[in-house]
Amino acid sequence: MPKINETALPLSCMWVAFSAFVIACFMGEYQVLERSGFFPALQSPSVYFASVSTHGVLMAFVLTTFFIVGFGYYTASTSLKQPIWNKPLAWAGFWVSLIGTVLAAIPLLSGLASVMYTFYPPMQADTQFYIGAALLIVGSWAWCAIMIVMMYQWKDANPGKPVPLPMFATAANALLWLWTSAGVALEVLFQLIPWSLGWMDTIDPGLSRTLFAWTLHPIVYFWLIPAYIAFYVFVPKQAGGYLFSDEMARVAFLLLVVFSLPIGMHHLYMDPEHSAGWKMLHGLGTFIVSLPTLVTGFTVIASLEIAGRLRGGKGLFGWIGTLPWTNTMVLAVILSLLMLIFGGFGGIINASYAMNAMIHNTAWVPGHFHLIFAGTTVIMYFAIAYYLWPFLTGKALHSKSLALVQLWTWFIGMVLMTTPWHILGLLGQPRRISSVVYNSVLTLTWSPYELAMIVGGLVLLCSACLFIYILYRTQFSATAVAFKGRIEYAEPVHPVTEIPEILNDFKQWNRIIGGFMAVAYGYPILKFFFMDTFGSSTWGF
Ligand code: HAS
Ligand code: CU
Repeated sequence: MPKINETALPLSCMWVAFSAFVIACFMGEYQVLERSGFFPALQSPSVYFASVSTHGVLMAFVLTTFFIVGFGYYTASTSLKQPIWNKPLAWAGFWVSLIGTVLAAIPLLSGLASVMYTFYPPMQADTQFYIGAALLIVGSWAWCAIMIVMMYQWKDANPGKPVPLPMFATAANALLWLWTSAGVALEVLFQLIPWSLGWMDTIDPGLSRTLFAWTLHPIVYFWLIPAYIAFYVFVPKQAGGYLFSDEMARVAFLLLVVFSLPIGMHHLYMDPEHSAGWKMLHGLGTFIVSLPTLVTGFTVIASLEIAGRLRGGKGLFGWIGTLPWTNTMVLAVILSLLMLIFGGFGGIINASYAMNAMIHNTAWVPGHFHLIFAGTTVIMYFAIAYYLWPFLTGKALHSKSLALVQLWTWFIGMVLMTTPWHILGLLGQPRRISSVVYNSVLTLTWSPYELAMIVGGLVLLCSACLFIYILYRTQFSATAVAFKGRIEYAEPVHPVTEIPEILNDFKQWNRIIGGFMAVAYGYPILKFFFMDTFGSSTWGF
């Protein structure tokens, strides 16, 4: 086992995350090439679906979980100025997740788990895949426990004081992940594993999709929260200013945690197993959960404006030009927010029932989530890595200008790839197809967009390789320059000395979430078991 210290855990987690990421980028480029149909030699549905499943699992579960865990350990120990609590437990969690990843990777790569990252039954994977996925999640629960314990230890030692914002947000994410992962854990344990072992002859796909939906929406905010943490706690300082409001940041994190949970049925609008009333309630909740993102957009742009004006920017938009665009964190946040405009707009289209009917299961959906996840979110993972690598490795960043090139190319590649993807969806291309087996005027109109996606994917692949190169050179190059420095968290404009307990603790919020979940999922799930007793009411519930 590696030497246990405050940087070994975050570094190990992040290397696992970014290794998974770069492998998945190669698969992504292969997928756009295969699916375009321009290269008959590449055509193979079985290889395509093995690849797309591995790509999805690596990006959505391995990159994210390991990155979030590693980043969390570092923010916790540095913002609270205390060592990570229970390091043996932390390392045990790391190894359980890593073993889970390897166990899942074997059937994925050998084509025995080509069920995609959502693994909806009745598609069935090898049991080892489900066990591996479950272990990946179980390992991450150790992190959740450690984050929550560390927050409460600090609160006990500092009664009445506000928990430092980076830790508050990290612990909020840990709480979110505990609630979120319960849905898929129930599905895997009680449905998928017994069914794949042959202990059950049948499975209820409606129930599986419901349990997965419980996880599927909040998981996207589990991925997003580290990006928002960077927005609030790193960006204002890096831009040369102050955080516009510490309290608004806490409100945003709490709203994300509470309202991301009871809304997952917006993934099931077109499914038959739920009645209209539940879909309407989950639809309303989806609009409410956009509010913390609007609050975040406002607070972060206000913080940037403060910085721009402190740097001499004048007039309505003059402050934008005076921002330090050559600071990696600042450039990343600008590009991230730009991608959020259209990525979020796409989300609102998805959330609107009638328009969802138009885009559901079309290429629009992967267009949406690549833009908002791989774009808005992952570009901030890069910026966080560039900022933390010198602290973690004790070496100065290999090259700031290469890092800026990497961020720009990621943005350009993402725009080149996701714009045609959205258009293809509107032109009727289904998502998750490996080839087009029929030829019509409609499918012929898809070709130029496929070509643009290939180019976009190639730019992204080069950018991903450059990212790994920069991290590798920083850490391992013989010519690396030693670095000494201390991580800097942004100060709010108005220093927070006292804070309402409701913005400093989760206990009350936990109860509210529990209540929401009991209504939003408890009743609809019970209906699966007692359909005859419940029946369906004229109110659409
Ligand atoms: Fe989504 C499907 C709705 C956000 C990820 N989403 C997905 C899937 C994924 C995903 C992975 O309602 C596919 C799942 C699958 O495989 O089936 N999504 C939303 C909504 C939001 C949203 C309402 N999604 C995300 C985020 C993700 C993510 C974040 C990952 C990180 N999504 C849906 C729905 C579906 C869906 C349906 C199901 C579709 C279907 O039918 O299958 C919201 O959170 C978005 C709120 C955001 C905004 C944008 C505000 C803009 C701002 C920027 C301002 C910047 C400026 C520029 C002005 C409303 C704040 C400043 C410039 C300077 C220079 C300073
Ligand atoms: Cu969702």
